[in-house]
Amino acid sequence: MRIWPASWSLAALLLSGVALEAEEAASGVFAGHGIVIAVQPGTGALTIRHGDIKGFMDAMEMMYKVKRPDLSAGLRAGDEIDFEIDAAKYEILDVTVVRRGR
Ligand SMILES: [Cu+2]
Repeated sequence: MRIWPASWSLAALLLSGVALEAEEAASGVFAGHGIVIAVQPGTGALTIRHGDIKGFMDAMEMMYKVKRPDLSAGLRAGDEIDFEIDAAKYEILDVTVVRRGR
């Protein structure tokens, strides 16, 4: 009977460690870098070909919503940008143009 409580606390410890790691991977603000592929009219959602975003996701091309449509006003396909993203919401919080596309 003494073995069970000990096993349970070990299991609980392992589980909480796993849960904590998963939560860390899915929340927080991360910095990304990429090329604008498209700007969605109206919402301003950005399709970006981005490099690795360490701790959040691998390099890929995908669409992200933006916190405010004005964040992507003036952006065009081909522009190279730095951006900040809220990982939990998959939402871009800030955009800086590094180089204009042509
Ligand atoms: Cu992505």
